[in-house]
Amino acid sequence: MTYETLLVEQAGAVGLVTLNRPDALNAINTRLIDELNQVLDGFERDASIGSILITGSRKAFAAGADVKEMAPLCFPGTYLDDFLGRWDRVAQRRKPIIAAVAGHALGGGFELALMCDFIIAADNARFGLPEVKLGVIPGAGGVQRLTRLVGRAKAMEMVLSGRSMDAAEAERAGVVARVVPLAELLDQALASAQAIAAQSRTAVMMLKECVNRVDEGSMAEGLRFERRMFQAVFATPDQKEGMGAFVEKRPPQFGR
Ligand code: CO8
Repeated sequence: MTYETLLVEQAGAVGLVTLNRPDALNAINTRLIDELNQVLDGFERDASIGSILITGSRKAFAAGADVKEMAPLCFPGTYLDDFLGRWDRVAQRRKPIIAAVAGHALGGGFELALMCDFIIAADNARFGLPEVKLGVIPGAGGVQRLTRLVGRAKAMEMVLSGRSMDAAEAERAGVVARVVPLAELLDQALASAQAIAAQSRTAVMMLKECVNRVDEGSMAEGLRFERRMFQAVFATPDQKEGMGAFVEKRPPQFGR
């Protein structure tokens, strides 16, 4: 299957998606988000895929939603079509998704990266929500997610000024899991995705649910949910295998 805006391949148990609109610095148009959702649907169904990696080019992960596509839009058309409504499906996925970000991750591009479970950044990465400079605001959850990550003061300063942060600041602020040299980005992100895909699928998906629960509810409810998941994991063969392998001093063989 070929796509107009994406390159899609499988590297072992990792589904790899490369955003591919080089002439527009990977600006995200309707076609791209529809194709991405289609690919992620397939990865979710495919038992041979254990984790997903989304990346862009060395120059841009994505420089925003496609301004040229959005410029003529008007309300109530955006409302009636639920413009951006389909974006959030990226955040609803159950398998883990890593964003490997080099270059610009701006506006909707940053929002897409923030929908992933974590970001590994190249040292040339830049993150920002510059929508205010276009007379608009972010609309795909970026303000909510950024504020939860970096706190009110830094989020407020960034969205009101539209300034971006470099990779080092993003790491200090907790936006990215780690920063690696640009030349090593894909190898390191793939190694991370492969390591995750080699773990127990059940444990990985339960952990993703538990971490996401932090943002969704109260502490008490989150603690209860995490304990229930922990108890449930003892119903899986992976628990027997993982703990048994430790006791027997051998590597575990998790089921697929
Ligand atoms: N949309 C459409 N085209 C873009 C975009 C974009 N966001 N960004 C870059 N391009 C295009 C340029 O128009 C240019 O095309 P052309 O050669 O045909 O003129 C090409 O990509 C290369 O760009 P530049 O020549 O500008 O490259 P530079 O290296 O000089 O500059 C920058 C790079 C600084 C990243 C610059 O391109 C820029 O400022 N881009 C716009 C960044 C921006 O404002 N992003 C936010 C967009 S608004 C948004 O994302 C709203 C989100 C709302 C909710 C999200 C869900 C959709």
